[in-house]
Amino acid sequence: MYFPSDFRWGTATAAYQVEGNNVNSDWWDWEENGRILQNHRSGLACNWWENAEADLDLAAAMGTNAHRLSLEWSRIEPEPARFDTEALDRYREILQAMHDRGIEPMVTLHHFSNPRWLVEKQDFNAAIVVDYFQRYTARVVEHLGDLVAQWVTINEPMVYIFMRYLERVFPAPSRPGFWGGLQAGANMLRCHAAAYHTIKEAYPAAPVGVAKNLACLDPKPNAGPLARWWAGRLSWLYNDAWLDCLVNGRLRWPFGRGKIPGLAGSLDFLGVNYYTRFYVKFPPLGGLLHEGWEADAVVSDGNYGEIYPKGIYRVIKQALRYNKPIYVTENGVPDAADRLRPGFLISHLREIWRAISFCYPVMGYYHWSLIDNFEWDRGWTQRFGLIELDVATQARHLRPSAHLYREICQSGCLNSDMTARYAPDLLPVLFPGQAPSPA
Ligand code: IFM
Repeated sequence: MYFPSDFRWGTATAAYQVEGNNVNSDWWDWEENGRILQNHRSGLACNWWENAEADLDLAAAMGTNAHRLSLEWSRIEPEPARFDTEALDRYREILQAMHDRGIEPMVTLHHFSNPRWLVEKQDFNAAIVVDYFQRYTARVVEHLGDLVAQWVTINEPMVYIFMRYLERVFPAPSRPGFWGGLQAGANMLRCHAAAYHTIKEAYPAAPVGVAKNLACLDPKPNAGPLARWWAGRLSWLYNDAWLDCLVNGRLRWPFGRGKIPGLAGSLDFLGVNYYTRFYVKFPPLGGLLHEGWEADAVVSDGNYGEIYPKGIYRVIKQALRYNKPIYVTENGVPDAADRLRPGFLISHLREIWRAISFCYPVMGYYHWSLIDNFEWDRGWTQRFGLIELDVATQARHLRPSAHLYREICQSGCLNSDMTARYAPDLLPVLFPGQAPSPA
């Protein structure tokens, strides 16, 4: 199963999760205040601030040609309007190191964490955030723009809203709850529009997109019509509502009403982050909005999610309605023992190959993640890395999946031979009737 020759084979990380010592972020305070798992701290994380280059060497040896990373706003602007040139210079070094290794950078401006000062000013619940975000973007573009191939303005707005405003497991917002979350979502759209035009003024040809988490939110098998209707509504709210506002250039229910100047036409590509499917609970009373999995479901570490490869095809197909090039900007599985990841990689990439063979415009795949990193409220309990990290010693070890991914990236294809060696159970399913070729 061959992929296009210009396909981006990448990995993904986010600043707070890998850099270490982001002491000016709201997440640092959240950890200090004991709001995540006991004894879990981001601390040095993967020490990227000191030595991202070591892991970029490993990414290059893996044959990847792209990497998605984010910038830590609280490092670049530790106090309002005080920009740290040394921090920006360090990001220049990291981006240059990527180019030197043949790795194209996709840069995210906002990935969950905020400067402490922004939170004191009510972050995304205050209209002024748009000016702040625009000012930050302008400074970043001025300092780093020549080294950035593609931009993502905002990562996973609905996850941010859900985890911060509703579940309340991310740092507390100034106005928690459903309406506060929607207000933040509307301001994120305004921030996106402002950042889009700021980037385009300096680099008109640079593609700018967003990374949107898309999940399969299905009714339970055999659910009745009301439950199916409810699952459809929830799926629309979670997956589509925010993006619909973006492409139409105006706020719609439930985010509000009215045109956002500059928003229409401000999307060059859509980043799709896909992990799993949930069965929607009906009636939606008490606690979680979703049910457990079917008895035969394969579920990843910490009950993070069901392995559901067809879902990536489904969400890509769903995203066609936006009529934009699509990048899978995240896809991965927490699996410390690497017992699921090889099959996960092959089966999800197979679904992407299937989408491409129907001429769906999927341009690249960024596996989450290159290396085990700090998984927000779940601390170090979820290991998403192709590279295993010993947090205490900072030792690295390539998981078998890293070797598999190297074979895929270097050959630009999936084949029966690699499937036989890394995920033999999938061989009869994906390559029926094919014996592995002799070594
Ligand atoms: O680690 C996160 C990432 O920051 C955003 N998308 C999902 C990943 C795994 O949970």
